[in-house]
Amino acid sequence: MIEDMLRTPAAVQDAERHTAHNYHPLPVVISSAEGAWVTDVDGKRYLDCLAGYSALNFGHRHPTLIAAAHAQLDKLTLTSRAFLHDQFADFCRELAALCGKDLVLPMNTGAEAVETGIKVARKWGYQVKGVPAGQANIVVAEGNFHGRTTTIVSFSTDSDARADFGPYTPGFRIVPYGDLAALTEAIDEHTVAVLLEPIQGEQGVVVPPEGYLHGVRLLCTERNVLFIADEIQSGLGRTGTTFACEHEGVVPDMYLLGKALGGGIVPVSAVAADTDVLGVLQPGQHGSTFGGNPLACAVATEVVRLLATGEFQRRSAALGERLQAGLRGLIGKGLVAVRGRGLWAGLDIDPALMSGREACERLMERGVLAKDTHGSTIRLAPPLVITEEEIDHAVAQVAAVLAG
Ligand code: IF1
Repeated sequence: MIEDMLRTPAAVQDAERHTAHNYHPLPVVISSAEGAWVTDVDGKRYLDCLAGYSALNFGHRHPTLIAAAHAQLDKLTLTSRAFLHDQFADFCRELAALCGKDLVLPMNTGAEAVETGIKVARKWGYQVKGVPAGQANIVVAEGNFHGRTTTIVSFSTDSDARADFGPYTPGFRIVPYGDLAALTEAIDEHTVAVLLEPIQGEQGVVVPPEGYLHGVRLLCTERNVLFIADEIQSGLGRTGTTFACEHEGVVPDMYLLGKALGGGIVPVSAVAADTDVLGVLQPGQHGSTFGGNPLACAVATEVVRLLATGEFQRRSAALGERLQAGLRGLIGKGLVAVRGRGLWAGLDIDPALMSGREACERLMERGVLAKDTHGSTIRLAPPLVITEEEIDHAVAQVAAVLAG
C-alpha cells in the first residue's frame, strides 16, 4: 500500500487527498484539452475515448460552443425561473423541434431529467389515465443505469449503485432488458410508463434485440402507457442518429436528454414531450434554481444548432462503422465480443487476459483514455469530431494492449 503511494505521482495524490472515495479515477491529471485530445500536467497527450461519458460529443472546447459561452458570460448568467430571459425561448423552441415534440422542460443533470420524467408520468397516470391515487407503477429494465438519486437507485439492479441506500422508493417493476414477453406480463392497469435506455450504456453498451424498441412502442400505445426513452447517453448523435430510438423508427412519448446537451461546458438536461403529457405540470409543481439558466440555454441552443445540421450524426454513423469494424477484427485476438452502434462500443476482453481496469490502465500508458465497466468490459465513446486516423490509432492501441 505504502509502496503504491510512493509510486503514485504527486499530482495524482494531491487531486485525491481531500476527496470522498466515490470514484477510482485512472491516475492521469488533465489540465487542458482540445477536440478529441487532452493534455496532462506533465504535457503528455491522450486521445479521449470516453468523452465525458458522451457529454463531450462535440469534442473539448468546440469553438462555436466556447464562443457562445463567452458571449453569454459577458451579458447574463442567471435569473432563476422566477423571471424570463432572452435565451430561453430559442432554446426551448429549437430543442422541441429537434425532438419533434411540443414542449421542453429544462433541468441540469441527467438524474434530474429522469426524476422529472418519473414525476410527469405519475401525474399523467393519475390525472389523464385515471390510475387510483398512490397506485402508479413504472416498468424498468434489469441492468439499467439512470442516475444516482435515492429514487433512481431504488430500481437499480447493480448492488454497488443500490446497496445500503434504502429505504427504497416503491412503484417500480424490473423486467429483463430486451424481453418483450416479460414486459407485456409486467404491465397492468396501474402502469403509467415504461422507462428504458434504447441502448444500455453502463451495462456495457448493450443493444437490444432487433424489433424490441418497436415492440415496446406498440405495447405502450396499446396499453395506454408512456414510453420514456432515456437518451441521456445514447442521444444527440452518439449512435449515428440524433436519437438511438431512430434505429427502429420509434418515437417515444418522452425523451430524457442530458450530457452532450450542455456541450461539455455546463450541465444541461431536459425532458421533451407533447402537451398532453408535459402539460400536466402546473406552476409550483416542479422546477429547479438553475434549470434553463441563460448560460445553459446559450450553450445548449448552439448544441441543438450543431445537431440540426446533421453533420455530427453523419460523422458518427460513418466513423462508427470504421470503429466497430476495427474492433470486430480483434475478436479472437483478446476480445470475446464487441457491441455498439455509431461511435459507441462495448468491448468484452477475454477475462483470462486482464480486467477492464487493467486494460484501461495500459491504454492510458499508450495515450488512449477509456473506461472500464463491469468485469472485463470496457467502453469507447470518442468525441464525434474524432478523425479516421485517430480511430485507427485507438484501435491499434487496443490491439497492442490485448497482444500484451
Ligand atoms: C456516474 C455510467 C455512463 C446515464 C443515463 C442518466 C444518467 C446517466 C443513461 C444520469 C449517467 C453516468 C454518470 C456517471 C457515470 C456515467 C455512466 F457508467 F454510470 F453508466 F455514462 F456510462 N441516464 N451516466 O448514463 O446522468 O445525473 O450523471 O448527469 O454516475 O459515475 P447524470
